[in-house]
Amino acid sequence: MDGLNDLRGGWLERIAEAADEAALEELRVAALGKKGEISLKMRELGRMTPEERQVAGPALNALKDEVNSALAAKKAALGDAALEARLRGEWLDVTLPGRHRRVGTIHPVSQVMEEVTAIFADMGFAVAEGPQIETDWYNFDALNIPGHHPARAEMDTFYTHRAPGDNRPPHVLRTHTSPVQIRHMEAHGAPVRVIAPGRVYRADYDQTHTPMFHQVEGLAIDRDISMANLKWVLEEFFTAYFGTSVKTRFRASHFPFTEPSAEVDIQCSWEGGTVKVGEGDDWLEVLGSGMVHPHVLRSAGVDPDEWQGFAFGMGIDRIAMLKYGIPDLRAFFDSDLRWLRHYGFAALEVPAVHSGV
Ligand code: 2NL
Repeated sequence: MDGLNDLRGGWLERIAEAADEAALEELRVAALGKKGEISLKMRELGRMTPEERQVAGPALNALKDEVNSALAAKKAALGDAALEARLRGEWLDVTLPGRHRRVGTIHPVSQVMEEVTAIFADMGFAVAEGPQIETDWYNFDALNIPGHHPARAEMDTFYTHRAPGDNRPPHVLRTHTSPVQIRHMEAHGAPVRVIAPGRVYRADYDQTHTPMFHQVEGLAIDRDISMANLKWVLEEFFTAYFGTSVKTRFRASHFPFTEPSAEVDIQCSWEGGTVKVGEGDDWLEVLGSGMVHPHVLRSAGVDPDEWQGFAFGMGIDRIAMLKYGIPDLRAFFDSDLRWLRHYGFAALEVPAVHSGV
């Protein structure tokens, strides 16, 4: 039994020095596993005399218990140490300021589209929408625009490409939102009160033109609508939009889809190189308008002997620049984040006539 003391000392020392849980498990197997040193010793009890066994049995059992508790204690100590180390390594300063995440802004064009829509909605106009890729018929023929008209020239209009041998007429990117209104009349008939805001395309690129721009057209058809109604609606619109009363000036003009036709100017002043709308004695051209041509009504399935009305079209980008003092049209579509942060609007600032759009 002398060997037992050495055995005990040896195992307890190795357990105390175990570096981690894996090493500890190896020690447990080597001491108390099926072929472990202590287990083998216990098997020797069977070959002893009863007297020897009475001494050795309890001693070995005590050793086994002691080694087991040393293993358990060491395992707990290693776990505590690991947790301590992790807590030291993973500390968190809850007093640090949060990481700042910049939110996006509403593009001036989107903002103005919403404002314009809200103002016309207040006057009873619904919003109509339609495809941006159109047929020749809806974009030109139905609007009384003849085949030889300069607007139809390849130079101004984007035509889609057809495969060789495919002789169907090409589609076009809509050059105005009028086709939306033709489709609306065709689908719903008269009376009509709609606006058609949206993207339009013309092959033109310089200081004041981009190949894609935004337009809003308006259409009111009933039995006795006149240019007087048009003038009231437009003055009401500009006054609400610019937040100050705005005089308008109608100049006789020509469009294939209206008769008579008028271009509309708004009152403005030029001081220090900046335009101010609603004051002064200068004029700024902002839209085209007129009484819808009978040919156009008929093309859209509306009887011109029974119905008549006005239509107008204006550039959104233009009136956005005017209201918010944006100098360069081309920057609108550059997606420059600094520009967007500067000229953009906070989300959730919903325009409404009652809160002053
Ligand atoms: C301009 C001219 C205009 C219209 C658009 C229109 C629509 C239908 C029937 C008749 Cl469905 N007319 N739209 C009328 C006159 C002028 O736009 O210079 N826009 C910037």
